[in-house]
Amino acid sequence: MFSTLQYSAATLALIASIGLGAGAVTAAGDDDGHHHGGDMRMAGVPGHADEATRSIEIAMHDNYYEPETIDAKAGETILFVITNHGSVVHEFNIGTAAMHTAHQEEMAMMVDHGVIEIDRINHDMMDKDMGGGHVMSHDDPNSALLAPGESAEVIWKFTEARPLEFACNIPGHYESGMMGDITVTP
Ligand SMILES: [Cu+2]
Repeated sequence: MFSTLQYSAATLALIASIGLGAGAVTAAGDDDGHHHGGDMRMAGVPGHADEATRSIEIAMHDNYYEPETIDAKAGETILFVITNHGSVVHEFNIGTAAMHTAHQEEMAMMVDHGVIEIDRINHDMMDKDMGGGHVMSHDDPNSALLAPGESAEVIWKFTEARPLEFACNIPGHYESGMMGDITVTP
């Protein structure tokens, strides 16, 4: 967890990257590679439903997933059907370890600003201007953020054989074991 002091110091740096929604993803020629601690394409690309070769059900609990690991092949598109069976908000996010580390800071800010509460997501706050045109949204195609009882689908195409992780980046959850390895074979 962040102490108040560390958190204040980190806020200025983070506010620049918190607009992780539409602006960051659609920016033409976006090559700064700083969003999510790296280019999202390190983990693959958004998939299309008609290309999905199989589906995997992901159950979220407090604080772990079923299944605990995922195997994929490079070039494969998988439909993930995710359901939150837990009593608090959880995330399913596909990324590199570095992407998760960076996203944990963004999620801490969302919790700090009340966008994410313990058992509910304030979607109406996500589009609000937090100052300077920065918006806290959570609509990236590699992730789903779910309140208790909610379900969602993520369709993701794995492009390269590299170690990935699926993780919940709500403060404290990754550390307590809410993550799993994704093995992508050639
Ligand atoms: Cu969680």
